[in-house]
Amino acid sequence: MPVVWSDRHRLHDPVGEVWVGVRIPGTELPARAERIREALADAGSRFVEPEAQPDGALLYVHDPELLAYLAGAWREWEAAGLTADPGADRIVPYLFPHPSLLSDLPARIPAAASARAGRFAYDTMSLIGPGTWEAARAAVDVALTAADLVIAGEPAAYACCRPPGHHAARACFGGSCYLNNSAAAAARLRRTLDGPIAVIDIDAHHGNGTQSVFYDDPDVLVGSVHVDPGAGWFPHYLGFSAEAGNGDGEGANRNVPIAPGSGDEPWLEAVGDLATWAARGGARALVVALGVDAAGDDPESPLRVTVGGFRAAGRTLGALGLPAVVVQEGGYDLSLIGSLVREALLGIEEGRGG
Ligand code: SP5
Ligand code: ZN
Repeated sequence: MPVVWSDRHRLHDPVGEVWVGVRIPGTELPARAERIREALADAGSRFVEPEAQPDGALLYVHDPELLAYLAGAWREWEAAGLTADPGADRIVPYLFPHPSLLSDLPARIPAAASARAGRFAYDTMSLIGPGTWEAARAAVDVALTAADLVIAGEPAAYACCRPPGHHAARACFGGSCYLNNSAAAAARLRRTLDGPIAVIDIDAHHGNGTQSVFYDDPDVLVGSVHVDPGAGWFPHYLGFSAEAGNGDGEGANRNVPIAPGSGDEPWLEAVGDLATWAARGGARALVVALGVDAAGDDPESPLRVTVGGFRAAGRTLGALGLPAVVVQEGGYDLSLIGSLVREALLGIEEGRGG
C-alpha cells in the first residue's frame, strides 16, 4: 500500500517529558518515524508526499480555540520572555481549569502565556517547541492525504503520522498528541462515503481523544483495545468498558481493556471482537489507529504482544475487506518499531487476499 510521508515531522522535537515534576528523556522522538521509513523503504514501499490541506479541514475534529492556541503558542511563549526567564525551552503548563475550580463558569483563555498552556493541555508530558505546530499540522496533511487516496480507490493507504494524535480531543491535547490524525481521516471518510466508518485503535493506550471526538456520533464506530486503565495505566480516567457512547452515539463506542502482561492471545481476541463489531455495525470503511506500543518490551506499555501478533492483527483487520486508512499512533521501541509496522501492514494486505 502507498506510504504517505512528510519530513516535516522532524520539526517537532519535544526533547523530554515532564513526569511527576521531573524532566525525563522523551520517548516520542523523531527517530521513531525515521526507523519506520527505513523499514518500509527496505520492503520496497512507494512513498507519497502529503497534499497541503486547508485549515478548515481541522474544524471537523477540533475547536477553533485549540487550533488558534497551538498555532501561536510557541511565538507567544517566547514573546512573553519565558524562554529567557525562567529559561523554559519548551512549553509546560502550570495551572489547570479543573471543573470544580470554575463552578460551571466558562473557562476563559488566560491573558498570561504561562497560564494559557494549562487551558488546553491536560498533562505535563506533551511539550511544545518551535516546530510543534508545523509538524502536527503536517501529520494531519499526511492522514488526510491517505484518506483521499483510499477515497480515490486505493484499497488501503498508510499515513506515517508523527506526532501521533489519538489522545488529542476537540479542545485539549495530551499523551504526546496535539492534533487527532486518525479522527481527521475518519471525519473525511465519513463525509465522503455512504454509511458508517469504523475506527479500530490497537495502540497500547486507550484512544481517548478519538473516543471523545465521536462520542455522540452514530456514524463513526470507535473501538479500542488497550491496557486496562483500571490497572493503573494512561490515560487513567478513560478507556473503561462501560464507555459505550452517548445520545445518538449510544452503542457506537467499544472499549476492550486488557490486563498488563497478557501477551498475544487476549489481545488478538480483542482485535477480532472489534473487527466483528465493526462489520456488524455496517462499516463501509476502516481507520486503523496503528500504535505498535503493545509489543514486546515497549517502554510505555506492559502488553507484551509479539511481532507475529501484529502480523496476525493485520490479517484480521484486512479480512474485513474494507477500504482502509492506517494511521501511525504510538510505539516507542526504536529497535522494533520498523518491523512491527511493516508486519502489521503486510498482515493487512494478506488479510485482504493480496
Ligand atoms: C500516542 C501514545 O502512545 N501516547 C502514550 C503516552 C503515554 N504516556 C504516559 C506516560 C506515563 C509515565 N511514563 C513514565 C515512564 C517513566 N519510566
Ligand atoms: Zn500508546
